[in-house]
Formats: sequence, C-alpha cells, structure tokens
Amino acid sequence: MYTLYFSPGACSLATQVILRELNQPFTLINRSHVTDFQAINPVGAVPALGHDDQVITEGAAIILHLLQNHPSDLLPQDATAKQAAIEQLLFANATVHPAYSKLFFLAAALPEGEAQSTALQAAAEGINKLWALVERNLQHQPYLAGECLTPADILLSVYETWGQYFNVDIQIGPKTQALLQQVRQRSSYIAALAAEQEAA
Ligand SMILES: N[C@@H](CCC(=O)N[C@@H](CS)C(=O)NCC(=O)O)C(=O)O
Repeated sequence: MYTLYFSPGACSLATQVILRELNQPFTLINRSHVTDFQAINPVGAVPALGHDDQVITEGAAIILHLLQNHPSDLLPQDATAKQAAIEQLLFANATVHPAYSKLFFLAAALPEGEAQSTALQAAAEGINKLWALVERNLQHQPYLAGECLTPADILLSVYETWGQYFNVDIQIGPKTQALLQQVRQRSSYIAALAAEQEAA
C-alpha cells in the first residue's frame, strides 16, 4: 500500500495518474496538511511516496520504482522501447519540468514589471524550444516514446497546465495538443483530479 504526498496541480498529479494506471491502491495526503513535511522529504518537494517503511522521493525515481514493481504497458519489455520510455521520462522530469520551474522562480523572485515580463518571456522561449522538439517527435509516432503511452506523456500533460499561471506566449504544436488532450481524457487523469479536490 502506498501513500502519496501531493500538492494540488503539482507534478505529484502525474504520479497519482500513474498509480491509477497501474491499479495500485494508495492514500493521498495533501502536503499542506502535514505539520512537518520536511521530516518526510527534507527537500520539501512533492511528490513523495510512502511504501511500507520507506519514503521515496524524486519524481522519476518514484515512477521507476512503481514501473519496476508493477509490470505494465507503461514500461515496454523490448529493450529499445524501454530505453526510449526511460529517456523520455527523464526528458520530461529533468528537462521540461525545470524549464517550467523557471517561470515560478522568476515570478516569485522579481517584482512585477518590465524586467519580470522580459525574464518570463525568455524562460517561455526556452520552454517553446522543448515543445517544438516534442512536436517534431510526434510527427512519426503517436506517443513521446513510440507506439505506446508511457509516463512521459502523463508528465507533460500535467506540466503544460502550468503555463496558464503566467502572462507568456507558450506555443504548442497541434499533434502535441492532441496528445495532451487525449491523456487528460483518460479515466485515470479525471479520477486523479477529482481525488485532489477531495483531499484539498
Ligand atoms: N526534482 C524533484 C522536483 C519536484 C518539484 O519541483 N516539485 C514541486 C511541485 S511541482 C515542489 O514541490 N516544489 C517545492 C515547493 O512547492 O515548495 C522531483 O522530480 O520530484
């Protein structure tokens, strides 16, 4: 049995969707309801996943732990396809997520005004380069890692929602938009959003 620590709309939403895709029962705990969350994750970030007596942190490590413990189509068996799924997982977690994190950092660190707007748009242009790579990737395959849905598609579907909080021009190609919409229509994603609201 798992315990997932989350914050509404954060990257922990993707972890919850993956738990649901894997049909794993879990308890959902809002980070803001925990008195000393740093005792759970010293970094202070979500997701954190309790499993038996262990707490696992770092989104990609949590996802790999789940995929290894619960074999499914989310992690292909074929070596080449598996490598692509892991590469895309890390592209999402270690490249796209930090690119979006810059927006949150700049909005908090700089006073509102021209300097903030310029910096935010520069960060958005970095994000646009990544979405352009995703769109190019999707010209010849339906999902980020190939023929099947993998965690990277779910992670990007959550990250993309963060753009709405900033007055920046984020450009997403049509194939990417269609994929993100398709992921958000999955019952796992819809149920995860509802569960976050209930636990808010
Ligand atoms: N490298 C970490 C980053 C996680 C992260 O940045 N989580 C954000 C939410 S999406 C967070 O909790 N940030 C700290 C905070 O909001 O206080 C991971 O992949 O798990």
